[in-house]
Amino acid sequence: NDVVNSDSYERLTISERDNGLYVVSLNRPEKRNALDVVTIEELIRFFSGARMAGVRAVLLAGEGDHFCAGLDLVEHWKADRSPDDFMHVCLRWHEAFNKMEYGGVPIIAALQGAVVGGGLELASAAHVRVIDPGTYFALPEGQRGIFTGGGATIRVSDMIGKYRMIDMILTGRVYQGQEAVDLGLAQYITEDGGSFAKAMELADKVAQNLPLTNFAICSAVSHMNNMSGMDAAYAEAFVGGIVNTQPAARERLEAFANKTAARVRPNS
Ligand code: 1HE
Repeated sequence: NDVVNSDSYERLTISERDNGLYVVSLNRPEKRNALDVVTIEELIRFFSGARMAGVRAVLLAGEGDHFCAGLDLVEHWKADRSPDDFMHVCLRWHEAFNKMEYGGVPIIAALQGAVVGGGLELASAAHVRVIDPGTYFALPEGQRGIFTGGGATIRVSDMIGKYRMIDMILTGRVYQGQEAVDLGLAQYITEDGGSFAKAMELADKVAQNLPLTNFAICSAVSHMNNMSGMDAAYAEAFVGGIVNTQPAARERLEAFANKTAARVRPNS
């Protein structure tokens, strides 16, 4: 399938592991993986077609020392865009990141170095974020004389709360390390710079879930968060009705009933 053919991309490197697990890497480390028009279009293409191409989980990464420096400021400066041109740029970013968040394919992001501006917007469209002690988050837009346009007002506010997001963009505040995890910018921190390995371990685990279950987790939760409580409860019952009776789940339920399935235990 062409969607997963790395040669058909310029800014993404795509490689398959076992189990339908794919590594998707931003491959322009010399520009700190800044997001230009081509990268955004390629993210849309990949994440629009991933599920139908048999992708069960994605490890999202950035090559080099930094995950992503956000909007390609040089391209933006050179293009000297009109307001409606940039509005359409933003709409393409939203298309890409909404495909990620709502597409039903689990995305685990391995984050190192700078995760800033649009890089944080990209990371926040993943479902799980893993960082190193040196990973840092910021929204430098305020200092650059611009504003966000790739969903930070929505997803970063969601992760850390409206006023922390406002502080980040207003003052350029940087969060890193355990504090970033405590605030909700990431769910995992590794001790030794092993974010890629940890993300791989998680993605591998996630790829073993049933695809329909992952679809519900990585699509329905986000949709339901946009609904009223009553509508969300109704939608949850509907999705639960389909997912919780899927034939593929019977084997796993039977294994539990027969006491051959693993039990949930505390961490050792
Ligand atoms: C870039 C970009 C970029 C690096 N666009 N080219 N984002 C920012 O404001 C972050 C801007 N970047 C930085 O602060 C730093 O580059 C980093 C902290 C990420 C990395 O620092 P460092 O010292 O490793 O690299 P560098 O020397 O600054 O950059 C290396 C090269 O990458 C250099 O290009 P070169 O041709 O001179 O070698 C830089 O120009 C290039 N580069 N970052 C373009 N962002 C939809 S709205 C979204 C709003 C935003 O995302 S605003 C952007 C916020």
